[in-house]
Amino acid sequence: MTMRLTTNGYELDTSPERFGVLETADELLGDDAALSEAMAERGYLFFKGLLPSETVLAARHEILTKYAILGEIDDRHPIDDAIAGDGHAVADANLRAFSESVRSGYHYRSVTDHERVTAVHEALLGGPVRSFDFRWPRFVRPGEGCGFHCDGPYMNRGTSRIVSSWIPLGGIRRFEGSLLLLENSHRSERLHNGYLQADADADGLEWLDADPVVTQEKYGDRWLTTDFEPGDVLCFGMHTLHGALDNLSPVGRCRLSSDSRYQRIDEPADPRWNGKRIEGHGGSRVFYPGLGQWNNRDFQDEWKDVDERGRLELRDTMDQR
Ligand SMILES: O=C(O)CCC(=O)C(=O)O
Repeated sequence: MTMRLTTNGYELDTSPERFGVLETADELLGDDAALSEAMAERGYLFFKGLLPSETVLAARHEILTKYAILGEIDDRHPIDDAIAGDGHAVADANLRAFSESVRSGYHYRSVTDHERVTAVHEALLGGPVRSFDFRWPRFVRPGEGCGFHCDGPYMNRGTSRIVSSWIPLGGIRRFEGSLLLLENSHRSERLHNGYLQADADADGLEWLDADPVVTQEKYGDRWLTTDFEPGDVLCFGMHTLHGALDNLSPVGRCRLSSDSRYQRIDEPADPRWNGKRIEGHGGSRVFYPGLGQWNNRDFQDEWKDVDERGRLELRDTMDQR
């Protein structure tokens, strides 16, 4: 059975003029110049099985076990199935400590800083690289997704030479919330002349238009995605417009993935995401995506206010509209 695909609640038009599958770049591995050329040409590089699947699945288990402590995963099912729970312990938990514990997990770090991931970024950036000190492990419940944006305005206070890597932590079928990116959007003059010059915090950016057809017509060509397997890695630049398919899992499976950023060690780092004391988007907040929809106004789709003990202070979705 073909499952319907939606993004931001809009059904995706999957006719061949508007939709396609990510092209793989595995055959370019080992040829640094060819990798850089393909990145400049496509705006992304997709690798099948770059990472050992057991490394990725160990990270999956590590993170889902922590979500099960909050009740976000229902462990009456096997934990690695990631079936959504009722989240009964979220309200009382210290989410600051929780989020730090997810990000600093040994198995999770073994994925984001794996030598094969580092080698690809070194090839693309032409020298020794480091990952940003902050990492974005993403737990996406059924019904949730991610709005359209480019990473540049969120990451550009140090250098602009940055590559993002989106890594599925487990298999992710399209209808379970795969990443969606817009072909040729990295060449969009419209983006370059406006949006890409912004600073997300200083300029109070929200997600771009939610309608995939409007977004496509303004900024690029076909929407691209695929069914991901553990071990796959999708790299893209700061100018590539992307978002996600909504998680429409018919069995209530949560989507688990990671996004991390890489830059050369000899270039200045964005202080929002690097250093001893990371403040992200400021205020007393933690990276805890989902739980409502605010069009990312004041970053609330991804960043949640917490009190002095790290407890969630959820803003009312309706008040924000
Ligand atoms: O995984 C998602 O839903 C969005 C990821 C993303 O925006 C990114 O990798 O920059």
